[in-house]
Amino acid sequence: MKTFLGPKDLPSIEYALKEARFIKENRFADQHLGTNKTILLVFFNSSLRTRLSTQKAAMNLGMNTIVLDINQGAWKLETERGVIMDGDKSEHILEAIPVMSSYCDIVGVRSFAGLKDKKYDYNETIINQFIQYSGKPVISMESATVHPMQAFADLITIEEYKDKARPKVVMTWAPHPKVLPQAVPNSFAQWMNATDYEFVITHPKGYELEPEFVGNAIVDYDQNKALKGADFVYAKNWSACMEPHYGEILSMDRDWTVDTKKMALTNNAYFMHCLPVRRGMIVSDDVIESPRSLVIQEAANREISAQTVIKEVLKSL
Ligand code: AN0
Ligand code: CP
Repeated sequence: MKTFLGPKDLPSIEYALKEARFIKENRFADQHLGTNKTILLVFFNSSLRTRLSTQKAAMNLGMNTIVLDINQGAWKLETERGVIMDGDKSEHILEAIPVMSSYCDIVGVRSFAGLKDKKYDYNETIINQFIQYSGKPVISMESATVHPMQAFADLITIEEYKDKARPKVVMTWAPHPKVLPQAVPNSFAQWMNATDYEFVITHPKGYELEPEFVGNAIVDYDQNKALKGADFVYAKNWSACMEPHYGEILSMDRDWTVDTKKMALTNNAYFMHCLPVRRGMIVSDDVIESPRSLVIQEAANREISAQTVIKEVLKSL
C-alpha cells in the first residue's frame, strides 16, 4: 500500500478488521517489519490523538519516528506555484517535500481544509503534492477532505460494542462556534458505507455533504426522527459544504446538541465523537460522561487503526 486516504486503499474491510483484532492482542508481534525504518509525521495543524497514537503505533512496529510541526520552528511554506515569494513565506513546499522525505521511509500528513476554495480543498492539493513529490508512501492524518485513520478506529470500536449484526448508526451534525472541515463526517460516512450497517445522516438543511461520501446513506433533516432506534450516535460538527456557502456556519442551533433527551429517543445507544469535543455545544456533560459514551475507547483505538495501516505500508516497502 503506497497511499492511505480511504477504505479502498486496504485489501478489504474484513481483512482490515481481522488485522486490527490481531494487532490489538499482539501489539509487538511485527517489530521486525519496522526495524531501521523511519516515519515522519508532518503537522500543519494542531493534534493530540493523531500525534500520540501514530507515534505509538510506529514504535510498536519497531520504527523510529520524527515529528515536525510546520508552524513551530520550520520555515513558513509557500504552497502555490508561480508566486513571487516577497512575503513572509521563506520556503516553497516543492523543495520542502523532497527534502523532508529524504530523511524517512513513510510520511504522514495532517493538513486541514482551508475552507476558502472548495476546488483546492476537494482536489486534496496539499497531500497530493506529498504523494507526487515525496517518492515515499503517504498516509493521511486528516487531510482536506478525509480523516481515514479516525473512521477506521470508529469502525473498530463499533465492531467491538455492537450486539447485533446490523446496528443502526446515526451520524448527527451538532453546533460549534468555529468553522470546521468536513473530513471527519466524510470519512465516517465512507467507512460506514463500506459495511452493511443501517446508516443514517442527520443535519439541518444546508449542511449536505458531497454525494460521493454520502453514498447510500439515508439523509433525514429531522434529528429526532433519525435518532429513533439508533444503536450508535456519532456526533460531529462540520461547516457547510455546498456552494455558495462552502466553509460557512449556517446554524448554531443548540437544539441539535446531543443531551439526555436526545439519547432517550435511541435504543439505549452508545455515544461517539472523534474528539476534541466542546461540551454544551456538541454534547452535554452527562451524555459524554455516561457509561454509554465510547469517546475514550475510540481514541484508544486510534493506536490500532494507525498500526494496521502502517504495517500494511511497511509490508510493501
Ligand atoms: C478538527 C475537525 O473537525 O476536523 C479535527 C478533528 C479530529 N476539529 C477541530 O478543529 C476542533
Ligand atoms: N481525533 C483526532 O484526530 O484528534 P486530534 O486532532 O487531537 O489528533
